Amino acid sequence: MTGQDGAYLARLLLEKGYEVHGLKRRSSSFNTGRIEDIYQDPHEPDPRLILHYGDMTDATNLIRIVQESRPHEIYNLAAQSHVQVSFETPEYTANADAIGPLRLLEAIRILGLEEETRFYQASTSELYGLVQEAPQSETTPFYPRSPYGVAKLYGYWITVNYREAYGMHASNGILFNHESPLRGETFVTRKITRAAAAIALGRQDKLYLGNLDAQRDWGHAREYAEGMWRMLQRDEPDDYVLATGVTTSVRDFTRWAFEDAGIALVFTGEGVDEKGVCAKTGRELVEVDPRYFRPAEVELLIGDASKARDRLGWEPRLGVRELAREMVAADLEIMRDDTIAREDC
Ligand code: NDP
Ligand code: GDR
Repeated sequence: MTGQDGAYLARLLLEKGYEVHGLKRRSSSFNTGRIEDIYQDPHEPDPRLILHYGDMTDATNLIRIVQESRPHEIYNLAAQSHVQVSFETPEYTANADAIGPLRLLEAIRILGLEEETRFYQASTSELYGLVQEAPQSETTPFYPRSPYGVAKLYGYWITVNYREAYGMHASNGILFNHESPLRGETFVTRKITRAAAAIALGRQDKLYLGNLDAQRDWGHAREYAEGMWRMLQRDEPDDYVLATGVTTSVRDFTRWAFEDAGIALVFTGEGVDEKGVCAKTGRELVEVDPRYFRPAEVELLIGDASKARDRLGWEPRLGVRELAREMVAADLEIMRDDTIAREDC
């Protein structure tokens, strides 16, 4: 529950009157920042948000939590979700992202909850990987390009398999990239919006990025959480793509984010020598650093969410341009508040 999507989904479910049980990992530092505003003191009578320590690599722990909470709906959002990091920690990524969903599905089965508990698996557009067709839909063949994508491929198919083998209400949301002010700081959109804000406020000199040509279909996480919930409200389980149908390059997103922070950016040069230069001062603000290139890249993602529109009535409202604006505004505010706090000290 402590991740970007967990925070939005928990909020949505609480608004709908659910009692919500969430998993958090033991951490030596505070890791519940994203759910601070919905946190409920366990000493309060009848809290509706209950957190459990847990880990997707620990089957007995998952079985116990499912047994204690007997959920009607399980949303498996937990994952080592960073594609580049998965090249460095492939075995752990497989354990958490592939065997993790299997452990949850088995927990449902072992406890005899197949009839009672619906299951959502956070599948991903990374399953498509190497471009076979565009836009990508539920019928596009998969060709993952990272240990993360391969682990998620197992998660996808084990969910389908448990649905077919045991009649479980288990669905995959094949979600394209979705972002928000709560996005993790090392994913490219948030890295860019934070840097644009910090550079505009004179707190950072330069932003280093990898592949500027990569194209992603970026939507807003709040709207995607609503789509996940809708999947589990259907009588029949199924698999659905959630996407905006619009794709944008990392370069264009960067240009927009800087514009929203008050800086006009011009890109010059090519390949690793490409630079983002301030149109007004000529200062180099963005540089390419090959350390952020991936051993195998997913070049183009653009989704076709017509099945979700037709069957779930789900449609994204917020475009990528507004998304960038919201994220930059939020990062400027965080950094300004932080400056005021420091000056107050
Ligand atoms: P985040 O990285 O923000 O959140 C992932 C969550 O999983 C965090 O709460 C994290 O805990 C937790 N987690 C990681 N490893 C474990 C583990 N071993 N045991 C228990 N919990 C663990 O990801 P998002 O919210 O962006 O994504 C949610 C899910 O959707 C992920 O499965 C991701 O792969 C998938 N997805 C995301 C998309 C996107 O664009 N955001 C698109 C498609 C799929 P902690 O906070 O302690 O790190
Ligand atoms: P992605 O997201 O790999 O699509 O996975 P990310 O934001 O990390 O990368 C998007 C694209 O930007 C390029 N890129 C950079 N990426 C990062 N992180 N840092 C950089 O400096 C940088 N420069 C260029 C990348 O090469 C890539 O092409 C996200 C995650 O949320 C997954 O969990 C999810 O499954 C998919 O989206 C859909």
